[in-house]
Amino acid sequence: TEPYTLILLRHGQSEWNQLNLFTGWVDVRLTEQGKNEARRGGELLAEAGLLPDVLHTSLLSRAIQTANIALDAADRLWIPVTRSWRLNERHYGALQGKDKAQTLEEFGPEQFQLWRRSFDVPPPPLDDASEFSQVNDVRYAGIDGELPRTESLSLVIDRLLPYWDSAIVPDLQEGKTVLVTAHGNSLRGLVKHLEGISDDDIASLNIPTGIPLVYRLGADLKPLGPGEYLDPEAAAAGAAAVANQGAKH
Ligand code: DG2
Repeated sequence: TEPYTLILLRHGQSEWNQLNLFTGWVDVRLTEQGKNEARRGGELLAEAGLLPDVLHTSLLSRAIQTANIALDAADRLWIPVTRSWRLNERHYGALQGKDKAQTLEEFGPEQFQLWRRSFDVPPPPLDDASEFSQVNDVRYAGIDGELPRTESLSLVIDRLLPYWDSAIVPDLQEGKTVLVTAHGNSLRGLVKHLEGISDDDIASLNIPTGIPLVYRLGADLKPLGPGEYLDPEAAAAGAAAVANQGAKH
């Protein structure tokens, strides 16, 4: 039943994307614009005849809202769903809740880029007493001992791949069209793995909000070609805006 079909979708604009704040594991919701992006994402799927058979989401509301809105637009609200913290956004450590433009100004472009896009430099850890900490969030009660206080992209990939292998790959191998709704950095990690992108080159890859990214995978689960955005023009503009985020305001 190859090629397998995998659809990756970053959530629509969140309240903190709009405010230009580092978000990570902080559970903010979609803005009205984000909801519109999600609806458009679902319409694009339906127009392309790419109807998901199964959904995987993170435990964060913005990804769950996006999936619900997109699947509603595609009339696929009924499909089975599995959610996992392993699809969560990269934990942004002590940067969670901080303004991106102010952080750029305070620490300079090199440190800012290292924290945002280096492969293996995590931001400083977030204090458990911080209002932006998730240590007492019941949704993570089951991940005992694994709750991060900060993560690099490398650490994200380490916690994401066991879920890819044990939960997503089996669905693909059953011939299901799989939708994964997640986040800028957790999806960068998955794309890096799929496309075999180097630790250096992944720094310049940015994922726009709300636009489905479609992969056809061979039996070896490697892409048969590059991932394709269903709206390439909007995707290019969206990715450029993400890359430029610090400079805003
Ligand atoms: C953003 C990504 O995550 O930020 O955590 O601030 O995809 O959940 O909105 P998302 C965040 P950058 O790494 O692009 O700054």
